[in-house]
Amino acid sequence: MVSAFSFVQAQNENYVKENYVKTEYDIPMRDGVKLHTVVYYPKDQSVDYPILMQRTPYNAGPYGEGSMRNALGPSPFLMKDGYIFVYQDVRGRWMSEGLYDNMRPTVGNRTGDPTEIDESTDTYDTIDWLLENLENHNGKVGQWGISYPGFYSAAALPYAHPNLVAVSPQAPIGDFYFDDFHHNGAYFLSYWLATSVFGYQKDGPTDEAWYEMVNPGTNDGYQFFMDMGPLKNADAYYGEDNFFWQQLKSNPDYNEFWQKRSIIPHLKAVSPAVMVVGGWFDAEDLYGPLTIYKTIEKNNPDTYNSLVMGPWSHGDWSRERGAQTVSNMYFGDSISTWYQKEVEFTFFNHFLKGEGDGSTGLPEAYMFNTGQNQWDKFGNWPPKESEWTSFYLQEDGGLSTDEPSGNRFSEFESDPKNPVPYSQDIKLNFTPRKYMADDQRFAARRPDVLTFETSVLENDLTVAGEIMAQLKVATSQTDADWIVKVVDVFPGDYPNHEYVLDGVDMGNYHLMVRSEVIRGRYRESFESPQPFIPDQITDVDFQLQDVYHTFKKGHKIQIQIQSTWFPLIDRNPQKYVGNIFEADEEDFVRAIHKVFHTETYPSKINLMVLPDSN
Ligand code: PG9
Repeated sequence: MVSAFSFVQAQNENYVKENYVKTEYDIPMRDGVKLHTVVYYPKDQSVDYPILMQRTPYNAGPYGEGSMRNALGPSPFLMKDGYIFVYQDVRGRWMSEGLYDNMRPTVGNRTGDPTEIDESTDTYDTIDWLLENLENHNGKVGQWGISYPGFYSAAALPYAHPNLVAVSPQAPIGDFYFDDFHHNGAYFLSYWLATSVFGYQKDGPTDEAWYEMVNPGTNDGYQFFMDMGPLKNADAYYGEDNFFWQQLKSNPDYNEFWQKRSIIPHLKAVSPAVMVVGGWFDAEDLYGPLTIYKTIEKNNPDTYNSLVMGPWSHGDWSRERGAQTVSNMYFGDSISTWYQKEVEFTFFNHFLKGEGDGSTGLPEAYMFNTGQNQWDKFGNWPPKESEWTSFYLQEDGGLSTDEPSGNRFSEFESDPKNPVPYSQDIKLNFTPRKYMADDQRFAARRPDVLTFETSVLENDLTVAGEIMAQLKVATSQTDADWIVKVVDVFPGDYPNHEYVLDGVDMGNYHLMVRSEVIRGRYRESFESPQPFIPDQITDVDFQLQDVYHTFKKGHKIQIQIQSTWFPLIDRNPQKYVGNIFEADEEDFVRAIHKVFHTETYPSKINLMVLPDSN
């Protein structure tokens, strides 16, 4: 029985074979290093085509005669419309020469020295060479990519080549200290395999040897990481020669090592048109797309810069999935195909083929409301109409816009030997792509998770924009992580209508709308960690990533607060140590954590609420 997926892939591969020819080149960069580049030309040479390029660490292959990529570009629509598609192994990966550098730093102030290279210069040199050596092109170049290739798209923007006219960074990594491997200083242990995959130059261990090395023979991620104990024991799996693991261990703070790898500070004087794409439930790169879009908007008000955020987990929009689901939540059918055809195809064909009546007709921000299951168009993101509204934690476990009048706190014992699971479905060998819309009832019922919730909403309430947590806390020890979740509590008699998957009972479902962690030692600064003073009331303020979600009438808004989230993130010993990657078993201690909700020490979650939904 041919699966639908393999049928589509076979269809695409046949189309590629019948309509494209492949050539491969080793393109010299300004420092002489050659980057392996695979070019797919339409056989119909009667017109000139734009070039649509992807630069990737994940393999520009297949290489060699006769083997064709089974799909070209970001969608079948563009493949069938006819482009010159280019795939390039970035420096140091696969068939390209040179040394690989994870999120290679962008050279800020160029001196023109040919040895000064970065991803921007490699992209510039590649485009120069392609325009000079390829035929049948119309002189216009686009770039796209999802996740890491999304970073390489964004990294092409500083000092961009003048012929690079349209770039779509999709789920782009913006900064490895806030995307993928860390969130606000907590290390994402669940990136178990990924930490390895970038840990070696291309002459590293074979895939088989590497998989054998990191695969401990169990898929129970919670138990495995509990048994492994402190992070330092991961050396036995990652290996001393895994340079990325060594870099992670040696740079626990947001120091110059991470800062110089962020693309965010370099998004100035951006000339290409940009369409940033992301998923509201993207467990890997959510900071990246939102921050890249906002930074370009702030620094380049006259540049065409747009944002698309859909009900997707990492990369869902790149393939037709039929029913678009994340965890138990169902958001509609063929949302990816709609986006590919109506949005992405329009963007690229406008800027690269001159189609459209002088404009793309697309909005500044095309945003999917995850509570209403509908797309809405905005002229700004966050919307100018949204109003910051503080929801205060109340003494009785309530949550309201009234300032607290009590004089108490809520407390819980946080035990690193019994950490709160991040989901009820924890496997080892995959990045947690679905947890972000999981039901959070299991957590709400644990004694080491605090919950605060509004009364039943009498009207719809739409949150559109950023979220800021401002907590007043104390701990009996000297370090702590703080996790805040924003949860949509469904009514107990919620009907299983079209918005949910068949067979899933959604009554009283606690949908996680947004969640984020901060490693408390970084509350003042991500560069300079500070211990807590035991039992001293302390401010812990941090941003959660944006949302666009309507909490419907009859639902409740719930805030959950906890200090472990395992094994999504590593455990905080809760006794302050210099570097948690080097902590010993005896450093892990239980702690009593307190969250205050008094008139003098109010804790609150600030949401951007659309006024007509109040
Ligand atoms: N941003 C994702 C990732 C980066 C590095 C390691 C593992 C994953 C991605 O490129 O999918």
